[in-house]
Amino acid sequence: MTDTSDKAQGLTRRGLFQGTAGAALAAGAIGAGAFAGLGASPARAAGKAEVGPGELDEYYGFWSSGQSGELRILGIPSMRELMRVPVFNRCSATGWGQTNESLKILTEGLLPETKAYLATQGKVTYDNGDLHHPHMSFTEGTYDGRYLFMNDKANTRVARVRCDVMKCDKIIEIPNAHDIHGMRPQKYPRTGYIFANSEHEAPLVNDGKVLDDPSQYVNIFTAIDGDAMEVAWQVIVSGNLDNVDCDYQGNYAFSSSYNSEMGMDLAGMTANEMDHCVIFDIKAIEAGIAAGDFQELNGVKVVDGRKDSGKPYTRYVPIPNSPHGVNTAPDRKHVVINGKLSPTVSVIDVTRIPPLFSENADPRSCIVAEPELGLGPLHTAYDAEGNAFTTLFLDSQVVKWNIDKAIRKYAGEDVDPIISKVDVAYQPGHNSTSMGETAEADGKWLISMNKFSKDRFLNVGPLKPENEQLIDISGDEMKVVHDGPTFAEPHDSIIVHASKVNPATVWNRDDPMWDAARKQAEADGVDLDYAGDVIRDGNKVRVYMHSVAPAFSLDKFEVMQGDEVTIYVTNMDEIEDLTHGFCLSNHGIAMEIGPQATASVTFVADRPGVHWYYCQWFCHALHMEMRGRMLVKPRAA
Ligand code: K7E
Ligand code: CUA
Repeated sequence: MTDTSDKAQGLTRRGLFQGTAGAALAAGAIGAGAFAGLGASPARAAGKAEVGPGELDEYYGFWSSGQSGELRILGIPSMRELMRVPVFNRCSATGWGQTNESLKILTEGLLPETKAYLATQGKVTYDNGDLHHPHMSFTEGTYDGRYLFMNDKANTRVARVRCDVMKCDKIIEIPNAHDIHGMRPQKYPRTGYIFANSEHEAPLVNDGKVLDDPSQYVNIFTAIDGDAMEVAWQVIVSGNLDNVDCDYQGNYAFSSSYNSEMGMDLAGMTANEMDHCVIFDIKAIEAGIAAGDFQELNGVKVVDGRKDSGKPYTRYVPIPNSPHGVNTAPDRKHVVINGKLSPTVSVIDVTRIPPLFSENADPRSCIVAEPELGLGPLHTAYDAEGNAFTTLFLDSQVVKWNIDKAIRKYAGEDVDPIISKVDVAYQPGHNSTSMGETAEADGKWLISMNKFSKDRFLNVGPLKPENEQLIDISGDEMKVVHDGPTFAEPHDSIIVHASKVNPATVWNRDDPMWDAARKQAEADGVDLDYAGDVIRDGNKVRVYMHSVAPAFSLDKFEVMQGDEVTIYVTNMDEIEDLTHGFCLSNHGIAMEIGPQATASVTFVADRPGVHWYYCQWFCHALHMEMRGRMLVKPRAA
């Protein structure tokens, strides 16, 4: 988020707000007061927010964790945290970032120049990430339970998590782009493409020779093939790119741009009252590439979609002011661009887009409403009945408004689209509703993801948790029913009905995750399932063992000081929830091995002596006894 304090904004935004704040505040007062007596609509009930001991939630919540770099899974409505899935971060518990299986995923998608840079730092991959936007794959406009995709703003990557095991299986770095922010899967006919925005502009040839010549700066929109996890194509755009969403017809993607000015400092970035939303014509871009109208940059086909390019790939719709969130409504027709520094949101009607491309119609002719909602609109979510819920960062509120009424008001009718407002604590960024980013929105729950918790919880020192509030949206009045503190920093979440997701309870022994281990074992003549072998190969030693609670198949093995040792552990237990661990003490080595999984880790044995390894995942009454010894014999003097 941009700093939206008055001091940071300078005069331009203050001027804008002074003109509009009064009207917005008045609208807020009406929203809070006029509907107070109406009570909740009796038609729908969200149900109880409390989920008793042993009861299951109705929804999965898939949560980003911002600068923590992981994906989190919550139960909704209980807000219970169910799991953490390491992605861009390192994980002490599971060994993510240390096991050979995770290192393959963390390194294979890096660009050559990144690998070279990391090598100068003594690293093979990044240790951090900034995961903002988790979204599930779609088929025909709704979640299909195959994959979750997510971006890393910190290191320009996009990752995929397999929903069958809830583990990351692919991470790619995006060439030519800088700092991937907005990211959404194609909704129709299926995912398909993952659309990814590069947020920060950079010189197209970024070789250190250009700093202060904005005319040489560009920004890049990327479409990734979500099945292959490879970049499909890219588009050069004017201005920067913030958030993105796409339509339900498979024709267009929409990116907000808060820095149409291409400013390089705060004053420059907020100079204009109008920025824009870039509309990408997917089929025109595919046709352009097929016709050879592209340049190849770092192995990627890149088309020119800049504002003055004269090409049929993009259109730029002026939007007030530094717009942020982009959210397509479940009515399959409307796309809301959230104004951030403008108290308005702009509503695009996707059926009015074709003339923008075919007849060069006025880009603003696709706008069918621009309701004034309050201060700092950032993101919008939806129910099933044509209503929208927009977070107001500066007002610390969520506003419920009706899309149809907003359209009628824009057309001149005297009607107030605002239905109600609710105070949240404090400063909301994203919000999400149950199934709300699909055609199956059900209007039961809304999560307001608030950047500050301030006084809502016991004081834990200067660093506070964020606060995510669960709101019952089944009636006209929104009801905050739960405060959920969370650690840094869930930007975004999706709420997916449990029927859409069906993970395995044990691994399939044939899973591709440990293909490399399987191949190496075959080459060594070892059966992973019954392993208890030490294979010496020059100064490389491969130790294969399996585990069945409460024992490893090897209770000791010997290596020489200086050997490069790889330890493979296969968990042969078939029982649900019987995970073992392998921790080699005083070597900084630990990993998780799920039921029927194989995991491996490689290190140089350079500490002579006896070292215990133990199971670090409580698995059995004799879990403490589940241990063995590695003897490192000293190098001959
Ligand atoms: Cu924080 Cu989606 Cu990165 Cu808005 S973004 S708040
Ligand atoms: Cu195996 Cu604890």
